[in-house]
Amino acid sequence: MDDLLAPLLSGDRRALSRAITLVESTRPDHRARAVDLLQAAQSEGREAARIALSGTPGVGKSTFVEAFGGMLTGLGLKVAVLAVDPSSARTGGSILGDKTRMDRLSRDPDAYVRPSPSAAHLGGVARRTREAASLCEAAGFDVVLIETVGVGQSETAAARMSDLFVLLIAPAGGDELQGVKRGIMETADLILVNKADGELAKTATRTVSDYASALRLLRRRPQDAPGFPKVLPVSAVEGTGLDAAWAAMTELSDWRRAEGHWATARAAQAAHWFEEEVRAGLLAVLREGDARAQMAAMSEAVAAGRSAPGAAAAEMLAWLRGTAGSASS
Ligand SMILES: Nc1nc2c(ncn2[C@@H]2O[C@H](COP(=O)(O)OP(=O)(O)O)[C@@H](O)[C@H]2O)c(=O)[nH]1
Ligand SMILES: [Mg+2]
Repeated sequence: MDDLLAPLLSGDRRALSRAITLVESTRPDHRARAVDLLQAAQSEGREAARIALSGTPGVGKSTFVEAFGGMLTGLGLKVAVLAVDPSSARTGGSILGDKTRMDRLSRDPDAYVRPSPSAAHLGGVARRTREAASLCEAAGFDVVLIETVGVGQSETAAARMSDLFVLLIAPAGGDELQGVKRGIMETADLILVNKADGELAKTATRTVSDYASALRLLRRRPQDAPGFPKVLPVSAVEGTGLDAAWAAMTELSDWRRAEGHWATARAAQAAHWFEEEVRAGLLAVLREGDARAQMAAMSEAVAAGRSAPGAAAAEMLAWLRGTAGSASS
């Protein structure tokens, strides 16, 4: 048995950090160890509420996580924070920003804050973040907050690794409502209009009702409790509306658990990530050893006009099947 397992299960943060680093590593021996650790961790059957928070840069996600996370630990809950942020991995900029903004939460004994994986691990950010979340569950956290930038794929991925999807938006006039992509609206379980304070308070109220009307036009999904998706105003800076936001999340979670949607969604997600992992593994095969050389040779033949792309691809796939066949026999 892995010597990280016992301290991980007892909630030791150093062990949790080391386990997450292991999961993020691309080294084959690390991967093998990570896979075993994840399997052992999962068999404990511990579950947290995994809440994804999305929104455009600057909307206040990190500030919200700091305030909201603090409120949750105040309620006696253990809170872990993870980030899926390909852009911050690239620039390095917002990692520092997040760190300073989550200063208080980072020092909270009931919280664990893990910044975005480094650029070296960019390829599998989503897959590894999901695994990091399950390590947090095994470590006994009650809530895992996953902060993600509102850009295309990271959002879809975050929705697929969470139980609740929360979208943060800023107060804005009706025109800008059109700017929010329909897909994101359709994914959200809860929309929080942040910065509902000071001069923006009135605009925030109007934004809440604009979005509430827009949401009513969407088709109700099976996983929507009556009255959901909801729109609520919050101020991460002033700490207002956080309790109402948590009440809404709890109401929806309880309903989904009672109606069976919680377990159904988790099962579908597990199947999805299994398939993703296999797909990524197959792509990796193309970059290794003989396959890599074969790809390069055939690619050259295509570039030189000796083979047509389709014919070369068919030949390459046949070659791969042949290798797979001889390896398994
Ligand atoms: N007025 C106001 N400003 C906020 C609020 N939440 C965040 N901000 C500010 O918005 C900026 C971006 O916040 P940040 O949390 O880094 O946004 P993120 O990029 O979504 O993580 C910072 O200057 C925050 O101080 C809020 O509730 N009210
Ligand atoms: Mg941030």
